[in-house]
Amino acid sequence: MKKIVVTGALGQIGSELITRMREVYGADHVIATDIRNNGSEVVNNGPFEILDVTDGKAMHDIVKKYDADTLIHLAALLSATAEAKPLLAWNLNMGGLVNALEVARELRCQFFTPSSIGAFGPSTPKDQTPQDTIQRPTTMYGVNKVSGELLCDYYNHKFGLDTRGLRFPGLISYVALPGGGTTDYAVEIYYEAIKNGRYASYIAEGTYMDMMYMPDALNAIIQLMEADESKLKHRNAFNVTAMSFAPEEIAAEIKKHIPSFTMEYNVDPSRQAIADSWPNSIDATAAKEEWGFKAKYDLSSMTKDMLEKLMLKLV
Ligand code: AKB
Repeated sequence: MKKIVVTGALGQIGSELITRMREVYGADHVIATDIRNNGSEVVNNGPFEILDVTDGKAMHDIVKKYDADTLIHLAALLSATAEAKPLLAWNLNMGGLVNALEVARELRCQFFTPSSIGAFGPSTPKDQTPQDTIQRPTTMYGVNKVSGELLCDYYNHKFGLDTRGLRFPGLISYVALPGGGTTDYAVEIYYEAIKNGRYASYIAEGTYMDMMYMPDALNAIIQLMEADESKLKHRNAFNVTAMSFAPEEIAAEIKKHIPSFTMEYNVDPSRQAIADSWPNSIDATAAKEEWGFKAKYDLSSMTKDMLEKLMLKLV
């Protein structure tokens, strides 16, 4: 049975991944770590350690203490925050990643870290963006993600480390809010629809971005980590996506359930510029062919589930 240490465990992905992996591998086999303790289920339902990922020795000590064989490195700043604080983003995103890769190399752990659609840039083909294509991002987050993808490939071919990764689109979930991302509007809109019946989108009408519902993202991580290594040609940074939509399309879907819902636009130029540099839609064929990726939720089934779950949480 795997013994897994997860960094950034209280973030948007970690908050749900920990719960799911504790169901699959047993609570004692999944060690959550984060720079803060928020007293949540993740902290209370299994092993938890405070960890600042820029402290490589502390990370090494935790992985060794639990005799872990798998390291899932999630701690990172998202695109909008990284653009506002580029040096901090470089230090945290790249410093944290290289520490995690070193710990995995020294203690021979299987390794996972997410990349993002942010690893693409304005010169990348915009529609059905291929797995292998031009990657010249114009954001600090994108620079971090491309460098991270290359670094993970390097640790694989240089040291034989079993590194794996996914290029995530915007992730939508009702458990933990994302923070500092460009795609966050597609989560906020559901909260605001239920709380206030209206939403002001900071992303302009007609701006398409890829998205995925969190249950599909969690399945994808577990499936990729369990996949037969000999079948993986790409191993790091697989394109994965479930849907691509613009703000007016998610608003129209919400309106089917809350007819009085209204949306207006209050475009944020900095997040809009990031969104404009990303693809409209990406092609996940390599993930489907190499390890059987398949998303279950589309915009309609995700919206129904999100609204049902948030209704119970917020009302
Ligand atoms: C962000 O918007 O920064 C993230 C991402 C797509 O990587 N959700």
